[in-house]
Parts: sequence; structure tokens; C-alpha cells
Amino acid sequence: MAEIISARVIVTCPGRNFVTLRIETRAGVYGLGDATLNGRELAVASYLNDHVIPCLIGRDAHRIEDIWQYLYKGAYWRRGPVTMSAIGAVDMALWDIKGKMAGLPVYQLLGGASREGCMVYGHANGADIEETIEAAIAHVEQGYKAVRLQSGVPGLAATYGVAKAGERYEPADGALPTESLWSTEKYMRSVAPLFEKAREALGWDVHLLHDVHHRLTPIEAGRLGRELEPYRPFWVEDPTPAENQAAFRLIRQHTNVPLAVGEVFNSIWDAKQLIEEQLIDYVRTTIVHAGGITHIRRIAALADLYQVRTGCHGATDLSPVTMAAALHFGLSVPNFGIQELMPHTELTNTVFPHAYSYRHGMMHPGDAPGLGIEIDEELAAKYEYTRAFLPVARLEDGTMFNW
Ligand code: EZ4
Ligand code: CO
Repeated sequence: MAEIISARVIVTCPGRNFVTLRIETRAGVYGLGDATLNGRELAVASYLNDHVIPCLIGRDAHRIEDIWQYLYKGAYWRRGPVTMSAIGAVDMALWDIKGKMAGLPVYQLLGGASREGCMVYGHANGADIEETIEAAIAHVEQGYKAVRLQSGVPGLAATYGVAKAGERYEPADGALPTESLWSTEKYMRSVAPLFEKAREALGWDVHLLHDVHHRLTPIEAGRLGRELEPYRPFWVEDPTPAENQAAFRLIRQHTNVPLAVGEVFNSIWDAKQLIEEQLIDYVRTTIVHAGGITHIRRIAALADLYQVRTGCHGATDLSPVTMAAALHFGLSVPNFGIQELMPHTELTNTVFPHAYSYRHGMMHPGDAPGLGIEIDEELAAKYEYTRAFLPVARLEDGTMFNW
């Protein structure tokens, strides 16, 4: 019995908001979990403080599966990003505790390493094609084997995935949502030329990726996929919103470009049809937003039956705690595909010291017991929560659209 005697939520903003759960056991061993839900951070903090932590006290931290089922089935109200992020944070912290008590890194508890490291993809973006290709070349020079390309669209003032001049890309950029205008026609004209020029400049030995960020209809996505086929992208991400999973049948009828979906999913049920009908090639759900290591293993096991591989979300709004957990999972899971890497700032890395590392386009979780992640609480306390929302998008005539 590893009795849970206390748990607390730590909210900090070292440049951006992060929510961390710390669970303590009577033996003095503690575990950390990420509970960050970009733009909705305090909702998860409240869910944990008001509704989850009181139920944890006195329970055995070793009973990870039972606690998962208790929080999932016991709420009566199932699924949803707030609930599943809170459960995800508890689950990560419990795996961290179990690893520390066993004296083993979590990937050993998950079956051990299935590979030498986790291939990651970096983000290359720029105001135009030339700038984006320059950024991609810089990534290749740093050893990246895979690079995501997002370029400014001629005629649009701002585009998803493209940093403001001289800044790092950070979408949660306003105390109220900033608004940008979208034109599918302008965007569609810009993507194939970007990939054509990228192949000319980078050759064929580097994987190239692209995120459509839910902006197309299925038939438009089919056309974009077909236009990109000659440039052999590793994947095209979120081509259309995926609430209607059957919509992806229409995309598949028109293109064989590999598809990646799932960063906004929070349960296996969101991906069930996409996986069973082999409508996607990579599932992007990650540890924090989909109920932790326990639930993502279930998603990956289902995906493995259908030759769908993992491609976990790894933007900067997922804290280093999630990155650590994703790497333990990624190193061990049989059907690993790729891991997204948007490096955190130096300051964030100082608040969250960690055992994981990057080398030659690959990442490794390290061999520290548990998840191999810490939080410097004194430093974290210096950076108070600052409200920040994700942007919204409208069509040029003012109609609300998908961001
Ligand atoms: O917009 O994580 O592939 N990555 C993405 C991200 C998401 C943000 C939202 O919080 O689409 O940049
Ligand atoms: Co995305």
C-alpha cells in the first residue's frame, strides 16, 4: 500500500500557462502529472481541486487502473477534455510514483524499450515559402529527420502555425481571442508550391509534414492530398474536423496521402471508427488530453490491430511533464510512428528540470526512476497565471470558421 496523503495543483506561467498535479504518498514518494488544457487551464485546476483530489486521499497509489476506472466511471459524466485532462494528470503522477518506488524508468514498466529512441519532427515556419524553407534547412542541419512545413499564405494577414516576425510561435496570444481571416481558396493555392520548392531544396531523405488545422471540407482535403502526393509527405494532419469520423471515407476515396488526426480527441471513442475503418494512418492523441498513459495505451493497442501508428501531439502547450510521459510511452509502444517536438523555452525547462534529451533527430526519456521530471516550485511560484486564449478564425465575409 502506497497511501496517498495529499495532492495539490500548481499553476505557473513561465511565458505560458502550465497546470501541474503533485500527488504525495505516506512513504514520502511523490509523482507529477500535467493538467494543462490550452486556454482552459483553470477549468482543469478546479476539476482537480474541487472534484478529484478529495477522492484520492487515502487510496493506494499503486492501483493505477482501479483509480482510472474510479475517476472515469465514478463521475457518471464521461469523457470531455476537462475531465480527461484531469484523469490524465492523476494517471501520469501515479505512473511516476510507481516507477520511483520500483527504482525504474516508466518505459521499463511498460514493457521496456522497443527502439533506440523516438523520432521527432520539428516545426519550420515562415512568412513565405523562402523563409519556411530556410527554417527547414536549419532543422535538417540540427539533425532533424522530419520537419513540419507551415508557410504564410499570400493575401492572408495571419495563418495558423506561422510565427509573428521575430517571435516564437505561440497561438494562445490574447487575454481575449484574437481574430484572423481565412480563405480556403488562397490557402489551397499556396501548399503544393511550398512542397514542390521544399523537395527541390531539401531532397527526399527528410520527412515533410503539414498541418491543415481542421480548415478544409472532405472533398477539398481530397484535392489537397492529391496535389501533395508527388512530394510524398509523411502526413497531412487534421485535413477536416473529425467529429464526423465517416467524413474521412470521402478523403480516402480521392487521395492516398497519409493522414494524421487526433490532437483534440480525448478518448478512444473519438478515434474508434477512424481506426477500425483504417481512415487514418497516425493517431495524434497525447497523454494529457486523453486520460493519461493508461488510456493512450488502450488507444494504441486498438490502432495497432489496424496498422495505425502513433504521432503524439507535442506543442509547447503540453508541459515537459507530458513530453516525459509521451517519450516513455513512445519508446515502449510497438506501433510508434513519430513524436511532435516544439522545444520549450529555456525558462520553461528551468522550471521543469528533466531527464529526457534530444540527439540527432531522436528523443529519449532518460533512465531516471519514474517519469524523470521535476518542478522547481519556488521558481514556478514567481510566474503567476496570465489569462491567454487561442485565436478564432472567420471567413473574409465575417462568418465564424474553424481555427
Ligand atoms: O494548435 O497545441 O499540431 N499542432 C497543433 C498545435 C495546436 C495547439 C493548440 O493548443 O495543431 O499547434
Ligand atoms: Co495540429
